[in-house]
Amino acid sequence: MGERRICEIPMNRVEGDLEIRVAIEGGRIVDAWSSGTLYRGFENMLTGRAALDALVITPRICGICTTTHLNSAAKCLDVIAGVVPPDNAIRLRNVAKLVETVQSDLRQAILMFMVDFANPVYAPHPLYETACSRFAPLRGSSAIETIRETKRIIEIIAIIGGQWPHSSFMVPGGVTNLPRVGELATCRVLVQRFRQWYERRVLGCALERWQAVDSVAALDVWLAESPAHADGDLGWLVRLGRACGLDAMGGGYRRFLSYGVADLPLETAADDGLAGRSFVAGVSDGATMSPLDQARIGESIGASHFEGYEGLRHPFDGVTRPLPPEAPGGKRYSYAKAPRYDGEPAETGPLAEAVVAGEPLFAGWVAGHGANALAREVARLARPARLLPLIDAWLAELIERHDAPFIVNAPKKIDGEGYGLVNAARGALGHWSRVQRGAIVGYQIVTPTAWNGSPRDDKGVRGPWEEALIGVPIRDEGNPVEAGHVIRSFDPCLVCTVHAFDRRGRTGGLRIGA
Ligand code: NFE
Ligand code: MG
Repeated sequence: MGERRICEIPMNRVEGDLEIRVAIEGGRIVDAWSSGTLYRGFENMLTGRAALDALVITPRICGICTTTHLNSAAKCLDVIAGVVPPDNAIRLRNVAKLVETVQSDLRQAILMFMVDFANPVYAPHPLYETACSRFAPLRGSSAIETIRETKRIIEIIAIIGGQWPHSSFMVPGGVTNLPRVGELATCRVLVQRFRQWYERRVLGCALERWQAVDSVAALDVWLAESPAHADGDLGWLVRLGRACGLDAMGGGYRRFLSYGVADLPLETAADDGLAGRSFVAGVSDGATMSPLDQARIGESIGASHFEGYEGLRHPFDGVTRPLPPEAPGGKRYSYAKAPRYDGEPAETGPLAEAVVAGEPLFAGWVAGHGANALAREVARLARPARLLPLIDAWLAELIERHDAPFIVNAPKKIDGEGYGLVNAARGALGHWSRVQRGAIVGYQIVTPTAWNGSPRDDKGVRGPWEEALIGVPIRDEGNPVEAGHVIRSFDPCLVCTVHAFDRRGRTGGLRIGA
């Protein structure tokens, strides 16, 4: 064992401001601290405002998962108003949310994750030259196509919601507008074109062939079956990931959280290929799935720059009282809170979604040795194969049932409490809202990145990223690419979790309060 050293890992190419500190001993990470360095404060901006203002304000939490925040906020208001949106509203909400997810999955995998394989540390590797020609930022062939295609598919949200990002077309009781049949047909064409590109460039085969890959052994068969499979971006991810040891790196806790892929309309022929299991919210240890009980969620602030309570608080009782940041090395080290389920940390994201749904490839992959960085990223790059047919099925149903309602009247005056849970691209997102005499008196937002990037809780238990980093080899402290693979396999978005600027637009030296 060498001497223990503390090292800051620079994390660029993540959304927002993230600092990772690690302790390294004998060339491996032995401890880690994940720190969201900026205060977000949206909970406090919402307090005192009219209940429906959440539909306009919360989508602005983030520029890339904006539609999922709208979906969560609208679901809170459905509950508070005591209304059930009609099927066409559920379909439209689902289509928009899943299109945004598909965009994020492709952009993160190709533009943020694969780039690390073009790190000079891999220069001696025979696959390195191709990694550079495909994935180099703004130049690589896959990078250029991904930017173009993900920009096109997001037009669907502009058609449905008038704009992207930051649309507010979901309202209590449904949606504000049903696009015309011709517009919905255009959306189907956009899905079809995207699917053709995804099959050609990413899978190297039809969606149906990929869906038949139901184990790690079947993944090997698929890879060897055709040069097109090995040469698609997914094939490259598997080959490069294995060559760099990512399938044995970044395990973390074997505890997976999913709020379900989407809400199921009462009448639908949309088929997830998993007997509907992907629509169920739950927690899994990789072997057994328990349906979700949101009452078991609580947040600790023991290591966060907040005050107001000890132990865990359910989000309905949550408070957001920021403290000035402590000096590095202090007990409190993040503006993220520490969400826990049944008092324990849980990871969330595409892999967790697949494991909770019992998708055979991924459930099998984590059953033996738990999660790893490669399984997380393969789950992300492969997720559109499951989502694109759902999106298309709901668009087809919207055309078929165009005369059916898309909104029910919600009462003008609403009071009470409600929660809205959805799977965003990065995992489980929840809003909890309390309304009195039409005004928000409490609002708490627990983002996927708060779950994954959680600091320690007040029992000192590490968050999922912190745990996943333990044991990761660092060959060169000046170029800790291995830690980057592991953190990026979770697709961090600190913007969703913490952010604020001072009056001059600086992010450092922030003063909280007067
Ligand atoms: Ni800013 Fe977000 C997603 C949410 S992640 S991207 O997905 O909610 O914390
Ligand atoms: Mg929060």
